Parts: sequence; structure tokens; C-alpha cells
Amino acid sequence: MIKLYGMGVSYNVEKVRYCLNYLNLEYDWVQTNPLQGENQNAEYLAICPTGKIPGIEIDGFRLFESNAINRYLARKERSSIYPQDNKSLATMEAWMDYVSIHVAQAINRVMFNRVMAPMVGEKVDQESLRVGLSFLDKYFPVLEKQLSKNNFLVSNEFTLADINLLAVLDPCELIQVSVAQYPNIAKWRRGLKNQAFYQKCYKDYTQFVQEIMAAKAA
Ligand SMILES: N[C@@H](CCC(=O)N[C@@H](CS)C(=O)NCC(=O)O)C(=O)O
Repeated sequence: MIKLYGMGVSYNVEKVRYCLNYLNLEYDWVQTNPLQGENQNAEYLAICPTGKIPGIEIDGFRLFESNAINRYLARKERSSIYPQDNKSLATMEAWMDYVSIHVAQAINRVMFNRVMAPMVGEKVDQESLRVGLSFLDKYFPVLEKQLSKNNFLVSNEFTLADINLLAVLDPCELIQVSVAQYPNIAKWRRGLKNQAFYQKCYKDYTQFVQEIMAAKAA
């Protein structure tokens, strides 16, 4: 039995849900909301000592960090989304790192300042926002070039690196960041968002988050 802890608004949690769905793994969805401190109680910290979502429990084995969880799941299922060949695997890891270390951090800056800070009443840091946007202007062309070579990030095979990038880009519309000027990113993203593993989570991430935010404000 798999238990996934987190809430759907978090793209790190969605990343794990996409992977679980892709691998056709059933799971119990344990709603854990950081805005209500549910990530800091002793029960959750025993699953995820860092207090971040997602956390996962699989037949008593506990794990945290979305990329580590996805690697574990894909390896366990011996899925092709985790390449067997050492060089393909290394290339996939390089793209996963690039997305998590660079692209995600830039997205996080924009998301914090355009969505989170206004929502929780924190000061908007205009300089951090500017830096985040300027980083994205550097990183999107890199991704665009890579996706012009193959159907997917690593090769013509779909891998965990694609799941990582897909989830990290989920907030784009919400944070008013457009990839429309990058035709290969836009096409790759459209294709994946139409697939069952994505649609099983929701039809539209932006609408889903906006509904949650509206419900909170009401
Ligand atoms: N590197 C972590 C990041 C997880 C993360 O930042 N989760 C956020 C939600 S997206 C969280 O738990 N925030 C609540 C907090 O830090 O208290 C992963 O990939 O799992």
C-alpha cells in the first residue's frame, strides 16, 4: 500500500502523482497542508524529517524529496522512464538537476512574489522577482533548443526528467509566465498534458489552484 502525503497545489507533490499515475500505481492520498502546519507535527516529521511535502510511505518504507521518490518508484517498477543504460541515465540525471536547481528555483522566485507573498501578506521582493524572470529568459531557450532535437528532454524516450519539467512548469499560467514563444516547449507540454497520467490529476492546474485560492478567500 502506498500513502502519498501532500496537497495538490504543490508542483512537487504533483510530480510524484504524475509518476505514480504513469506507473499505474494506486495510492492513498493523505491531504497534508503546510498552510495549516500539518507538515510540522511529529507524525509527519517521522515520515519526512525536513517537514516538506511530498512524503511517501510504501509498505512501511518512508521517503521524501520528490525526485528521490520518483527515482525509487521508477526503479522499483523497472520502468523505461528510468533508463537502464548508464549514459542515458546520466544524461537524464543532468536534465533533472538542471530543471530542479535552475529552472525550478527561478519559477519559485516568481511564484513567491506574484502569488504566495500577496496571499499570505508578505512583502513582495521586486528584485528577486526581476532576477527570477531574467533567469527564465536564459533557461527557456536552453530547454527549447534541447526539445528541438528530440521529442523529449533526454532523447525520443519519455523519462523522469520530462515528468520533472512538466510539474515545474505547471504554475506558469498562474504566475503569468508564458512559454508560447517557445514552440517546442509549448508542443511538448501540450502533448504531455493531454496524457492520461496528467489528466487523472486535473484538466487544468491553473483553474484548480484558483478554485482552491477562491475557496480560502471566501
Ligand atoms: N525539494 C523538495 C521541495 C519540497 C517543497 O519545497 N515543498 C513545499 C511545497 S511546494 C513545502 O513543503 N513547503 C512548506 C514548508 O516549507 O514549510 C522536493 O522536491 O520534494
